Amino acid sequence: MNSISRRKFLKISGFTIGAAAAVSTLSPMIKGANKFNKEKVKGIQKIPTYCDLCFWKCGAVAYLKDGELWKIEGNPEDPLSKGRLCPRGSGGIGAHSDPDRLRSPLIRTRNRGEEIWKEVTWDEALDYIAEKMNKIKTEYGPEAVAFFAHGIGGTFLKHTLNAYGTQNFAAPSFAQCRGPRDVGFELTFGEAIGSPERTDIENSKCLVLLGSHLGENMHNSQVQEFANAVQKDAAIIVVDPRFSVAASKAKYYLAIKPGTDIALLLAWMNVIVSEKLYDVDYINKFGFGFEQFAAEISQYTPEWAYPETGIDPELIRTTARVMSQYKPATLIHPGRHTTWYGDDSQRSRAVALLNALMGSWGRKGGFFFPTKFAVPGYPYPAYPEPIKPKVDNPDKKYPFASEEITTGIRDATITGKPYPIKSWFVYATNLIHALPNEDETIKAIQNLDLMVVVDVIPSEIAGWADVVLPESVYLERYDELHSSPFKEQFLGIRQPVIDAPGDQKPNWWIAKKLAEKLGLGNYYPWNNIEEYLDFRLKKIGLSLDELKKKGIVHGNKAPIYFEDGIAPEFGTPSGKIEFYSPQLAAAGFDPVPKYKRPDQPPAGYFRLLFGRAPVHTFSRTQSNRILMDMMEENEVWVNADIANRYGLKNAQHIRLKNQDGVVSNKIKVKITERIRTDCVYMVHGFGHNSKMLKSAFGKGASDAQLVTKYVTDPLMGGTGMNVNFVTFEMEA
Ligand SMILES: Nc1nc2c(c(=O)[nH]1)N[C@H]1C(S)=C(S)[C@@H](COP(=O)(O)OP(=O)(O)OC[C@H]3O[C@@H](n4cnc5c(=O)[nH]c(N)nc54)[C@H](O)[C@@H]3O)O[C@H]1N2
Ligand SMILES: Nc1nc2c(c(=O)[nH]1)N[C@H]1C(S)=C(S)[C@@H](COP(=O)(O)OP(=O)(O)OC[C@H]3O[C@@H](n4cnc5c(=O)[nH]c(N)nc54)[C@H](O)[C@@H]3O)O[C@H]1N2
Ligand code: SF4
Ligand SMILES: [Mo]
Repeated sequence: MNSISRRKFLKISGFTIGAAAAVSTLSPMIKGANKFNKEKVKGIQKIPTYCDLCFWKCGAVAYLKDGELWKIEGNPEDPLSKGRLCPRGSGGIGAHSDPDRLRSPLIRTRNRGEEIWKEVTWDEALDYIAEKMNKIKTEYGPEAVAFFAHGIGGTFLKHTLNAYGTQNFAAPSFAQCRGPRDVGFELTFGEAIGSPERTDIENSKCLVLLGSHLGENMHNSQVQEFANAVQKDAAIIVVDPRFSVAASKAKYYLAIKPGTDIALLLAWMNVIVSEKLYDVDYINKFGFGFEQFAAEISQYTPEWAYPETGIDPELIRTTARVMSQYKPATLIHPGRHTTWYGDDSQRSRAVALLNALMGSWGRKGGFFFPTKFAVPGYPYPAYPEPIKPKVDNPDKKYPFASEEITTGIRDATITGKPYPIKSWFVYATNLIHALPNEDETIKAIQNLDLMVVVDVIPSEIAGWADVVLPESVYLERYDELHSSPFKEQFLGIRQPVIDAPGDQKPNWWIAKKLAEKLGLGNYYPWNNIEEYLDFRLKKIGLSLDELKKKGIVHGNKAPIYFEDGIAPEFGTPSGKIEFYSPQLAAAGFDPVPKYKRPDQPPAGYFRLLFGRAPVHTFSRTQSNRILMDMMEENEVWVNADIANRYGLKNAQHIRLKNQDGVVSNKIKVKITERIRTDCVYMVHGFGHNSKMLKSAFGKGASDAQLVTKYVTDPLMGGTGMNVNFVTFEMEA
């Protein structure tokens, strides 16, 4: 990366939030990386596709110059990217040329986790897997195979496993990410937030961010809309123990004591109700149980909240009034990564209730009603009916879980209850970094008869596999059609831009071949994915050729707000917005959220907080040379007073030790006034210890390794992970 484009990137990702620009000058390393490309067409070729550096799936256009991968930009036709990619998306070409990539299928030759392998052919690898899977089916039933997957690429493997007879599928996006939020909103409005978020940030006149660190969290459309809202002088209120990039754009910054957001939310609602600042008409029409709710929250004054949150009562009052002033275009952002303290679905419910008071659900500047481009599915044979119920949530232990719980499958694998799980099939999720408590994950893996990982790089979870299957990266393959529920209808295609550099294969090919080896070839009546995609597109009067050329097609216009004609219907049992929740009461939970003080760090310890860096995605991009060039390791943010007390120096390398004695890799200290004294902060995803991941090995530290403790949300099984405390080990 030359210095000009580097400066441009940093400017974007640091303090000039919005303008995620399309810059990607080639680093010298990438030149010539495409020596495997069969046809080298002279000149410039533009090939539309969609990005896979994260799950936002921005429409993009990849450029080839003389047959070599040159750069990737946003597709202006795409409503998610509006023609601009975030820094990660622009660096996506580095995924193709990553020298650490997996190149051929591997079978383990020594103990699990030792990372000693032999290279095998695809036939050998898939025969091995099919034989083991058939044996497991005979001995334990097909439900003994569990599938962990994250993202659209898992679609075809899921189809194969459904055909095989299991439905034990889970993704970390529920119990480790947005699950509590979606459950909190479902309980209140009868509908989830979903992804991409249905937040009309662009039109908000007042935007409240609790934690959501937009600008570091780089979900493209949200960041662009946030930049526009800032430009339009929206009143931004940021609540975060750390002065985030978003906080630097805020009119009001509330440096909350970690874990006390419910207290703040209750106090805000107390002010709004006692001063009658809510949307009276809206609540009269759509509210249920408002009186009981109002009576319950009358005790939670700003003065009550002050010692809990550390936020001045007058600031609580002022910000409550500011919110009310702009209603209904006041958006209290629901967040995304909401698995913090184990009371997260109740916190999310409090966020939903505050939005209800503002009348922002279904309104411009609040929460819109997403619309989606519909394409009929492929007419496959019916799947076999599983005999056993899903394994992750026996007896509905977590009564409000609306998706499967990863850690529930892990528990079943450890205990053998409600029935044994004997195989994990893992697609595009690095469970070692994504799930809390690595020891439990490894303990579960040790109980398996078969562990398969499909990945593009030698991730930590791949290191624990019996068989590793190397996938081609997104620039080298087709995937399922893409149409997100959003403000407008659109349909996008991912198509190969360039050949894979080794013996990597796309997920659809792996899924189809495995099905054939399992004797389930009838579930794949098509010969290749082009045929599959074309079949579906023809059903709606399109063709694969046409979509390949355009990249994106647009659907019908549809209303997205109540004021445009959306019917105000709520999918709750009462058909209204439930201020008081009879379903929660019936299940033995608080019908109106209550606050419980979180455990505090012992003396000499600090709460470990973590989040995103603009140029990396979780634990998946650290070996991408373009992104690595912009950020090679993470740092631990330490408040200046604390650093002083411990004699820490800026940029000094230390280790962190948690409450259970787990010691991290070395990590650089960043001394700053931008964080409270009771917590420290680091970017998630670093500290790789997979030996095969040579370039990223040992750079920075892993928050996941330090997350040995977690608190499970009793409503839905989410794992609150902001409950670990660390101290400093100076002997680096
Ligand atoms: N660049 C980049 N962008 C991403 C991703 C990525 O990997 N890279 N991942 C995407 C995904 S899947 C997700 S889920 C989102 C996650 O992004 P968000 O949903 O924005 O995640 P949070 O957990 O809210 O973000 C952490 C922030 O919460 C603050 N925080 C910690 N504890 C508390 C607390 O008790 N109270 C309050 N009010 N704040 C607290 C932290 O200081 C930090 O600023 O990002 C998405 N965007
Ligand atoms: N401690 C801690 N835990 C967390 C979080 C945190 O901040 N801290 N964040 C939570 C959140 S919000 C989320 S959403 C989850 C995210 O959890 P994951 O989605 O599991 O995220 P990653 O760790 O990046 O793992 C993605 C894996 O997919 C692989 N991969 C990338 N591209 C491809 C591809 O094209 N094909 C295949 N087959 N594989 C591919 C990557 O190499 C990597 O191994 O983690 C959650 N867990
Ligand atoms: S937000 Fe960034 S990384 Fe995610 S899909 Fe869009 S451009 Fe790619
Ligand atoms: Mo997430």
